[in-house]
Amino acid sequence: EVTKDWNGADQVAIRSPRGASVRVSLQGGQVVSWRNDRGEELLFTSSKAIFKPLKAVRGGIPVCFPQFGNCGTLEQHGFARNKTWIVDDEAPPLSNGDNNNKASVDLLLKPSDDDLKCWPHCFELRLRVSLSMDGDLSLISRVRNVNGKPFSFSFAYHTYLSVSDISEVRIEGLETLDYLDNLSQRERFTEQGDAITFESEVDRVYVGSPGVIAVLDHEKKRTFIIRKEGLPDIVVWNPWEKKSKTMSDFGDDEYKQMLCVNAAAVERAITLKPGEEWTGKLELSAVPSTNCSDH
Ligand code: TA6
Repeated sequence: EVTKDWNGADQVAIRSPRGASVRVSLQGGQVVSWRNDRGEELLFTSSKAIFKPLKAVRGGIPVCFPQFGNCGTLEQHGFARNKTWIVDDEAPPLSNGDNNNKASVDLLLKPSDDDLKCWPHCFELRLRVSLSMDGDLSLISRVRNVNGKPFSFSFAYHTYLSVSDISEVRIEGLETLDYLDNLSQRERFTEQGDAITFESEVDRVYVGSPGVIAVLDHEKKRTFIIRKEGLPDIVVWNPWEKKSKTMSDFGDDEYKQMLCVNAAAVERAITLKPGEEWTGKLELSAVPSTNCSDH
């Protein structure tokens, strides 16, 4: 059902028969809540989030398009997350029937005249947010070059996972990968560790990552499974204490309860010729962790 959010923008809620739910705001096309069938909130939103028009809320899943990060001419993470989207009732069907018995909503962002001034490309960005019977959340973005000259973009689903204690969280699936370290001018390193654990600020782009990543929250005995297609990179970010204190819309200690694991296309920009379309899929599951031995 459609409700109004903090500044009057529409928020669409999707529910699964077993009680799971997702809420997505037309402000930024941003998923702002994902709850399991026990009503537990699985995404982090800062208690100091600033709810004002055309500013992404600190949490949920902001859509970073057409630029990830601040290496470009646009504002940090591009303009899509700061724009008002519309519900798209005439969304063309997904090619491979990717909508089997899922509750979903289709959103659309097209450039305004202002947008075309700062990014002169005729694009359509369609986002389908779906909830499966099992409560899995999927986001499918399709970027189409309507009829302009070729353009390139980078993209990320900036996913704020809610965790119980960051020092008890580890990521599996990124071992041995190269990463670009945002904390040292995107210098390239190779991940040596087995699972990735957290003791300080981390801001890395793991490149060429596999299709499945696991984020294990030991205390909550919960594992997030991240599946992706068309998004070769994974951005891992936790601001830790010092950086947290510099963010006005983020509590000083909130770094302990969140971890960003963003399915992304960052290292290599995506280029579309006129008429071409790109699809980026993210599927999130939250499953009880098998009682892995405490080692
Ligand atoms: O996801 C990593 C990152 O690029 C960090 O460098 C940090 O800036 C974060 O995104 C949040 O960016 P934002 O513009 O939402 O404050």
